[in-house]
Amino acid sequence: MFSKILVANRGEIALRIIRACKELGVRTVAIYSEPDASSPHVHLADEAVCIGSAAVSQSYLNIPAIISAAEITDVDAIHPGYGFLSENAHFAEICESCQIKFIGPSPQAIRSMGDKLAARETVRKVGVPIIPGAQEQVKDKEEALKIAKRIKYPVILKASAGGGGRGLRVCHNEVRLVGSLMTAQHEAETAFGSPSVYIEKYIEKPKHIEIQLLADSHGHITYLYERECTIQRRHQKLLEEAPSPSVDWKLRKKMGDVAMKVAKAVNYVNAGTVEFLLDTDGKFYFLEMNTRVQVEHGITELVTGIDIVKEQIRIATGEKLTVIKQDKIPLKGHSIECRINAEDPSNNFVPCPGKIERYNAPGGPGIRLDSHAYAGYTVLPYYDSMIGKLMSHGRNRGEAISIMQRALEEFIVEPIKTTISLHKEILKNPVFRRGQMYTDFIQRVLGEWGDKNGDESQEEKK
Ligand code: MV4
Repeated sequence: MFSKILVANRGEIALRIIRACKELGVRTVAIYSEPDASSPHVHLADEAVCIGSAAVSQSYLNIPAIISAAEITDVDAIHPGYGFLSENAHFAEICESCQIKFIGPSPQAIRSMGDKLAARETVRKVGVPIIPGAQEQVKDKEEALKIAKRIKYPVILKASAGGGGRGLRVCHNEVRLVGSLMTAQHEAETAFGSPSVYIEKYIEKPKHIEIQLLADSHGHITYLYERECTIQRRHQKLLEEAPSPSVDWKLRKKMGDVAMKVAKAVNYVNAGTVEFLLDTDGKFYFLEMNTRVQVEHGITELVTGIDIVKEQIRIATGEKLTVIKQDKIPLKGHSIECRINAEDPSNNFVPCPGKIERYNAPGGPGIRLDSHAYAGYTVLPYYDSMIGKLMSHGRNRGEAISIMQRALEEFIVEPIKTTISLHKEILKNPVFRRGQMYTDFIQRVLGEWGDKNGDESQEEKK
């Protein structure tokens, strides 16, 4: 086991990782930006190093400053958390070259999944179902029209270097496709540094299902079943659950097997997630693979009893998976996560940074709250607006919903605006309660919430 780990992140995930280290008897080093000096992760860690000013480019994305902090404190490993440098293959390489273990997959595995078009081709070759479309980037509008004619409208343009829903354009006809192509390429160039875009058939009313994987360096691989992540707004997930109300055991095993195939195709080691779209006919397709621990990992921990962050650390030291046999991994009850963001859901989700004057954290049976917020904490404008993840765990979906509703009633975060009020609406919604939501769900709930420009803001209307 490692002696000391540097946590290259902030907020709730930094706390989550430090807690896992403590349980494993590993010392911790926090890094922080100047305005984060009084943040909880700084106090919870054994040591802390200020690495720069507020801007992420000067602090949490500042590779030389982070490596310097790691060398000065003499750590064995770096845990990147999610976001920031977690899927930066170059950073993983630099860690390796400095004899610091990067707690995550190899740089090659990160890279092979980073280009979404290349990843699509890699998994297709091993027999993983992909959405009908082109295997290569589109050169010009003639080619785009030809592909669209074959796969039929509507189609979607995606940036090869995009991912996570960024750089998408839905086109319902030839005129829209021709009109969108150059803009899409230009946007891709500006946003991701590469103009490469590709075409897929647009799947209407899909569900977003993802499979959590664990793979060790001894060739063992298991899946911790699925999470349902269909409730998103502008590709930001808001509420997730495990298991999915749309997945039965037959489908679960099929998706699990396919997800393991994806991981094996890139010699994947550590925790990872394979995302799928599930269509209304029950067919599923590979979307992308996330080569990091995800925000929503906690609901999988609640239903399986496996600590994903501790597994990540054990895997990185060369230990075997705690549970190696797939049929020994339990799936117990039902869990829901509500992301609590400092945003105003009644005003287009504008971020609402500021000081929390009054705070009451919910608790009691079936509740887990992962948060760095407290009374007197100031939500900073420079970073992610997520201030916590409220998770419930019950014997079944109905109980998990009731527990969550009760906990949301207890939760006080004032005077800043948060997504707590929106979550109360979602949990009351009959479509949600029946488990019949699609990707347009939030738009529907938000009908009364004054969101003028809902989920599909980039969609080219008919
Ligand atoms: C799609 C799609 C329909 N057809 N691809 C990709 C990244 C993910 N965050 C959203 N993505 C989508 N890709 C094809 N070929 C629809 C979406 C999509 C979506 C998927 C799951 C949950 C919410 C969504 C909201 C908008 C679009």
